[in-house]
Amino acid sequence: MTQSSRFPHINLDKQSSSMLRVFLAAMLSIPDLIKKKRDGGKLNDGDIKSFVEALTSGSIQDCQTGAMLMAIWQQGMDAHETATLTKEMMLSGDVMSWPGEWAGLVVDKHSTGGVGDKVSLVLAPALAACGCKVPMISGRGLAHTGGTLDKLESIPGFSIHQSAEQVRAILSSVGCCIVGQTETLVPADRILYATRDITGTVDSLPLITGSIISKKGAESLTALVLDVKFGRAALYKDLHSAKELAHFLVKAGNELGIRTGAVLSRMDGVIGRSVGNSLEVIEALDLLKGGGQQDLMELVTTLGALLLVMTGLAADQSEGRRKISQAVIGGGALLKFQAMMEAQGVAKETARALCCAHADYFKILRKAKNQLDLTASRDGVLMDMDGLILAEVLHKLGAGRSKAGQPINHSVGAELLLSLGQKITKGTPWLRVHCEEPTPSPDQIQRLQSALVLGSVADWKRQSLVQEVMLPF
Ligand code: IUR
Repeated sequence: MTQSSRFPHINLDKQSSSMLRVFLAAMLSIPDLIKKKRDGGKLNDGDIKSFVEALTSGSIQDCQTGAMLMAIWQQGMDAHETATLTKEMMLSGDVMSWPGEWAGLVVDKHSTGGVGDKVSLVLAPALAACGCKVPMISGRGLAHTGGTLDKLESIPGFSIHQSAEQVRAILSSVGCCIVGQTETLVPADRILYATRDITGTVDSLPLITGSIISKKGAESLTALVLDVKFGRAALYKDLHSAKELAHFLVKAGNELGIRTGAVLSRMDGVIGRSVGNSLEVIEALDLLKGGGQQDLMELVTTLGALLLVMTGLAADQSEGRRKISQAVIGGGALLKFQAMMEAQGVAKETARALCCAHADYFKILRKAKNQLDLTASRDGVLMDMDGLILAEVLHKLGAGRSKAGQPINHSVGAELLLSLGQKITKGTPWLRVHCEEPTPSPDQIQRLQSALVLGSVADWKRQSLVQEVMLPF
C-alpha cells in the first residue's frame, strides 16, 4: 500500500496508485483550466468536474472563480460543456428522491423573471389539483423583478423553509409546496451565483442555464416548463435573445432526463393588474376564486397544459388547458392553495379566511398606510404600461431589496385601475400606488406618469402574452 501525496489520507495498492498518478498528471490545475477557457479552448468533462469540485470543497480561491466565470462569459460554452456544467452543479449537493408511485408526475415551472408575475401562486395548486406533484423551489426578487417567496411571506405564518422530509410530506398530503432552496441543494450554484453577481458575469447563457437547470435537476423532476420572458421589463429585451436562452435551457433540461419545454412570453407591462407582494397574493387568490385577469389566466393555462401533456395527464395542449381551467374555475386549485398554506405554517383560520368568497384581505395582509391615485394627464386609449418603470419606482419605495437579506415592505405596490384598450379621459385615475413613508417624490410621480402609454382607438390591438410554445426535443 502507498499513500498519494495529493490525497495523503487515501491508502492505495500499487496498481491503483500508478493509475491515480496518471490521472492526476492529466488533470489541469485551476490556473491552467482558466487559461484553457480564456484562450477559447473547450473544457472536457474532467475539467468541468475538477472546477465544480474545487468550488464545493472550497479549494479554489475567490479570484480564480471570478476569473473562470469571466473566461466563460467571454468565450461561451458549447452545448456539451453546458450540459456537463449543469450536471456537475446538480451533483454538487443533495438530489431529491420521491416515492415510486409518483414516477412520471413530479413537475415544476421556472420563470426568468417578470413584473406582477404571480403565475406560480396559481399554477402550483392547479397542477396539484390535476394530479401532479409540484415541489416548487422558488426564488426571491432579483433586480426589479419580484420573487414568489417574497410574495408568499406577506401571508402571516407562511414558511418557505422546509426540509426535504417536510417537502415529501407536504407533497404526499397536498400535492404542491412552494419553498426556498435548502443549504444542501446545489451548493455550487450558491457560490457561482454570488460571484457572478459581483463580477459582471450574470448574463451568460451557459452560466444562466447551469444555474437554473441544475436546481431543477436536483428536484428529480419528470417534466419542467420554462417561462422565458422577453421585452422591456424582462432580463432579455428581444425575442431573438430570449429564444436563444430558451433553446439552451430546453436542451440542458432534456439532457438531464427532464422532459423540458418552454413558453416565450411578452414582458413589457404588468402581468395581471397588480405589482407588489401582498397585492399580488390578493390577485392570485381572486383568480383562484374564478375572478382575475385574462392575461394571467392565459399564462397559467398555457404553462400548465404543457406540463400535463409532458406527464401524459393530458392528450394534447387543448385538453391540458381545459383541465387547468377547470381546476382554477371549479375551485380545486383554491382548496389546494388553502391546504398548502396550512401545511407551510399558516394558521387554519387565516388560510380559511383568505380563501373564503368575500375575504376581507386587509384584515390579514398588511395594507400600506397611504393609497395615492395617479390620474391621466390627457384623453386617450390605454395602450400599454411600462412595467420596468413601475417596478423600479416601487422597488425604491420598499417593495424590493438592493442587497441580499435586506427586509422588504410587503404592503408596497400598485394596482392598475384600468384595462389595456380602455378609453380614458383627462383626470381619470389609472394607477393606485400603495406606499408607506416616504411617499413618492415629485420625481418618482413623474416617472410613474411616464409609464402610462396613451394612444388612439385605431392603434389598439390586444396582444397575447404568449408568443411561442417550445416543446421538448
Ligand atoms: N435565476 C437563477 O436561478 N439563476 C440565474 O442565473 C438567473 C436567474 I439570471
